[in-house]
Amino acid sequence: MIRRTDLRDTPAGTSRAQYRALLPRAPFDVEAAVAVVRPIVDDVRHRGADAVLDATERFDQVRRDTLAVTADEISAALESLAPDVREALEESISRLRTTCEAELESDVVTEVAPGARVERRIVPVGRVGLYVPGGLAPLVSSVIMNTVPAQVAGVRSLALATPPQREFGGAPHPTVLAACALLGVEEVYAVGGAQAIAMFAYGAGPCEPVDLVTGPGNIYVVAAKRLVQSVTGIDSEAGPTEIAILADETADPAFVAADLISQAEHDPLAAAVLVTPSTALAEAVDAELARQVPSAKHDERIGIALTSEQSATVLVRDVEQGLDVVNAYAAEHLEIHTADAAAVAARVENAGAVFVGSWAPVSLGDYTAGSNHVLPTAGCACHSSGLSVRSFCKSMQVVTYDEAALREVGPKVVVLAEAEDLPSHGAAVSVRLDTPEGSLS
Ligand code: HSO
Ligand code: ZN
Repeated sequence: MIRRTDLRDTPAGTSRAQYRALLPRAPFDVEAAVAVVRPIVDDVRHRGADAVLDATERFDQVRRDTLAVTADEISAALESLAPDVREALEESISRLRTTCEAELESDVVTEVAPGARVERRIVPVGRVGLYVPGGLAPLVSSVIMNTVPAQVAGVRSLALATPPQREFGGAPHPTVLAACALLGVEEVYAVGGAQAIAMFAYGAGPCEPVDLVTGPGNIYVVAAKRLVQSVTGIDSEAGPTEIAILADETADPAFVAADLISQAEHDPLAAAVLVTPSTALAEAVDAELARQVPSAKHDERIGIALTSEQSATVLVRDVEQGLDVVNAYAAEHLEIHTADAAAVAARVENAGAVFVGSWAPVSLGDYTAGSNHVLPTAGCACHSSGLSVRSFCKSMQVVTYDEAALREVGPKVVVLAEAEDLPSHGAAVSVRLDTPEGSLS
């Protein structure tokens, strides 16, 4: 069912760009979606809450009176949460919090010369808007993945938006609300899609504008994030989920197939790519897919994802070439199922997250590994990182020079200012150098 791409005869020295061209991706035309969402975003910008409520009625078939979810709704959702789900959510929160706390960067003070200090100060973003999609599944885990790093980073003001659901009387999914309660998120809006992103960017009703919008979403959410970038920061433009697996003959085909299926479950546009030098493994995985897919609950969208052009089994000469291929592809998720998987993983340069060996499936990372599941897709792992405490912090340099330090280096500043024909820049230094020593103190 999954197509084969044979790269074994590709010459050594094939470039990353050439490999990329041989590994098709799902069509994801954000520009076309921008044209669709522009009127919605503009309407929210001009009419505020009324426009958000109108868009909600149009796209979610829910007419609400208010944007915000009440504190009672949030606490009621927690009360009705099944105990095993609560326990599992608490485990995810606790593991992610542990890694976020460890990854928090600290201030760095550098004394570049006596009395001359440059400090890198880490400052959390003031207010963020976290988007949690409804879509094909209520992604309760995304509440955790967005909120925990923001909280650990020290973000003071945090709002969350998630689509209202008809089947829950126009409230968001109760498990999503329960996760908000567990995390202490109190400002929650029953708003989805492009209108949610616009609400965050421009403010609407009780929602004040945010400095940064994060979180995954469908193509309209991505398009809206692209549109509002002049007024707010965004994390990244996350596209459909991707999994690549680099595996050799030591891999367990049932594990490999299950993991390909797991991410194909998200979306007919999801990509599942197996890269292997072993034709025996490729065949065994095909057999496993044929066995496992029909019994999957969401077999239809899984089948579409696995048989569409964005998914493939890629045959390579050896693991070495396999590494070239996966580094070129830059998957959102990359699993390594080879002999000495740790050594192979150490040579991965481009992936949103790497899962090493047979016992670290992507599903573990989706929920409870302690890693984040909001990751760069569509090859963006070549230049971008997944969500982390870093995403919610800015670094700010603080420059402190005393008089002696400026007197020492000042003439060099004047020289450079002259060289750039910006003498007034130099004058701002000379005016100080010309002052009698110690006259200000
Ligand atoms: N694999 C998705 C995240 C997710 N999976 C949420 C299950 N729930 C993108 O990394
Ligand atoms: Zn997933």
